[in-house]
Amino acid sequence: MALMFYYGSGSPYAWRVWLALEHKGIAYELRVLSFEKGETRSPDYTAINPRQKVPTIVDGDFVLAESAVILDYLDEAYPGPRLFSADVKQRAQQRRLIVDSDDYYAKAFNDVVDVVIRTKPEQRDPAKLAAARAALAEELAVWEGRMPGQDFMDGTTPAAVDFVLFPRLILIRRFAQRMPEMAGGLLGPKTEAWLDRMQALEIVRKTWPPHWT
Ligand SMILES: N[C@@H](CCC(=O)N[C@@H](CS)C(=O)NCC(=O)O)C(=O)O
Repeated sequence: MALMFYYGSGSPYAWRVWLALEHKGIAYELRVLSFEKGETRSPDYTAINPRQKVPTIVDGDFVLAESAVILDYLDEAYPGPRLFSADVKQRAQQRRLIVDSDDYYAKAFNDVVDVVIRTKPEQRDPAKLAAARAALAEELAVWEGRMPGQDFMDGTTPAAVDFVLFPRLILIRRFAQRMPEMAGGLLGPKTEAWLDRMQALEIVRKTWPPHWT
C-alpha cells in the first residue's frame, strides 16, 4: 500500500514533506485536510496525530509526525535522490539550518503575522508592528547571507534545506504582493533569485498550494 500523506494547503511544514516525496519519487496517497472545516481536529486524525497538526505520514503500520523528522525518515527509508548529504558534517550543518529556520525564522515571521493578521487594524500598536517588522528584516538578512549565488542551498540539485526554506520564504513574497507597505523590500536579491529558481522547478509547480491557484 502506498504511503499516506496528510497535508493541509498552505502549511509550510506539510509542503516541505510533499516536495521531499516528489523529489525522491516515493509513491504516496495525498490526503488533504481542510483547516477551515477543522479536519485536523477530527477524532480519526487525532488518533494518528494527537497534536492535530499536519503533516503526518502513515507508512504501512508506521505513523510519523513532525516534518523535519519525516524528512530524515524518508531519506533513510527510501532510495532515490538524497535529501541530506552522505557526509556526516555536511548533514549536521543541513539539520542545523532546518532547526535554525524552525526556531528563529519561524518566531520572527509569526510575530509579524500576530500583529498584522491576527490583530484588528484599529487595535494594531505601531511600535509593536515596527519592532516585529525590524526583527523579521534582520532575520531575512541572515538568510540572504546564507543564500547560494547560484543553484541551490547544497549544490546543483535542490535538497532538504531548499524544501524547508522555500515554503517559508515564498510566503514573504506573497505577503509583499498583498501588503507591500508591510512586507515589501524585505527579501534580498540573492533570496529573490533563489526563489525564482525554486519556483521554476516542476516539483514546486506540482505541489503549489491548491488554494493559492
Ligand atoms: N512542528 C510541526 C508543526 C506543524 C504545524 O504547525 N502545522 C500547522 C499548519 S502550518 C497545523 O497543522 N495546524 C493545525 C490547524 O491549524 O488546524 C511540524 O514540523 O510538522
